[in-house]
Amino acid sequence: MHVLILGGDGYLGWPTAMYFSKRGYDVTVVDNYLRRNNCTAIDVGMLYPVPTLQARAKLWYEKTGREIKVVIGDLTDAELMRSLFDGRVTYSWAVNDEFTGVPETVIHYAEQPSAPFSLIDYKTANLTVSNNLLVTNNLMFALKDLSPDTHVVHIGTMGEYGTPNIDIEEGWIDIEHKGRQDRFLFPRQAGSLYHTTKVMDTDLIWFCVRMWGLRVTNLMQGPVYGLETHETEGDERLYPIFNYDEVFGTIVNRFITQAVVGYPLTVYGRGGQTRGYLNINDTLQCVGKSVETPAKAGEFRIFNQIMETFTALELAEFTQRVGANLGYDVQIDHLDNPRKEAEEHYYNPTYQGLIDIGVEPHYLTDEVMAGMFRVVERYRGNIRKDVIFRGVKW
Ligand code: USQ
Repeated sequence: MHVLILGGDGYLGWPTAMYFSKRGYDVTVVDNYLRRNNCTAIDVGMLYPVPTLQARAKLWYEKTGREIKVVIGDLTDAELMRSLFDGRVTYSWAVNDEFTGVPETVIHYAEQPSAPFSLIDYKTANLTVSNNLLVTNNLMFALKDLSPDTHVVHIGTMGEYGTPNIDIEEGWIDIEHKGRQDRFLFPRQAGSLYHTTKVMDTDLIWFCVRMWGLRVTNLMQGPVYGLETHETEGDERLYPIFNYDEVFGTIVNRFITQAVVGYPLTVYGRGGQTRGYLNINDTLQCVGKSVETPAKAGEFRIFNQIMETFTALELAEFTQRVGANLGYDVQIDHLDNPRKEAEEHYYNPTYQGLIDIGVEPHYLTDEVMAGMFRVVERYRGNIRKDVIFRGVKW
């Protein structure tokens, strides 16, 4: 089976490429280095340097004998998107330049993923809106015109739902109104512009599925933590892009880095913000199971992709405890919350669908977090305190 990964250079894209390659799939990755370039543009630094996508694919080939074809290009360009389905594509790196053929599966990560980045100013807002919606729209039209049977796995976000005062269902809700019943997308009320682009993605995709009978799985993912995946086998040149800064870093990765460098943990406000979290290896498992059991033609299948929930303060206390066991004196700070979000709220999402298709959850244990500490410690000298908090406000 041929798997096409859009956004193959990012935190999740590259690990996903190795995951499928190792399992015998033909893999093609596409990226325009948007994430890296945005990191450079706002000067946020990463924990360690990451080789180019071409260099990583070459390294992977030398280590495993498996080819991951690389395309460097901008997927907001509809012709580039269409070339991936009609064979006009030019590879930036490949062992064999011949077109692999139409992909049976497309995994769509090619979006600007940072909430703070989307709200720095009107320019980053425009970049987020135009990139995220154009890539999705280009994909939908390429499928309609060239490959309607291809299964898409799109990465959505739990943040689409916001923090409603009712239980969160998996994507859909049955509503009874004036004696009649129907099924609708669960109400969405995102808390950032980035998250709002994902709500718009959902509407766009659902329209295309309804009109053209496409098959799509939407994975509503919570914040991911972790650095090493099973496929890296300890080779740091294959590690994913890892951000710990305020704009691109996510909370668990940030807290561990802060603890290692002696920066008081940056809990925003009271810290009662509850989210669903998962290990990067579970992201791969969830995407893997979704690919093995594709959505049917005309089905927009939605799963909530989280394994457990924590408040921000619980994560800080978790980091403090694990840090203490490793000899760190970890302080917890409560900063004025730069975001507009509820700091105490009801949160009860359902997350059963992925388990039903065979995903086995892994949890954030002291041991898992200590393992992350040990990797981050190796790069302590690279950590820049000046990028940990700058205060991008909503
Ligand atoms: N938070 C802190 N201190 C920090 C960083 C974050 O208290 O130093 C809090 C935030 O206020 C928020 C929560 O932790 O309430 C999560 O923030 P985050 O920065 O880890 O994650 P978020 O901005 O929500 O976005 C991340 C990914 C995004 C993905 C989303 C899933 O960047 O791509 O869609 O997680 S979710 O949060 O479920 O929407």
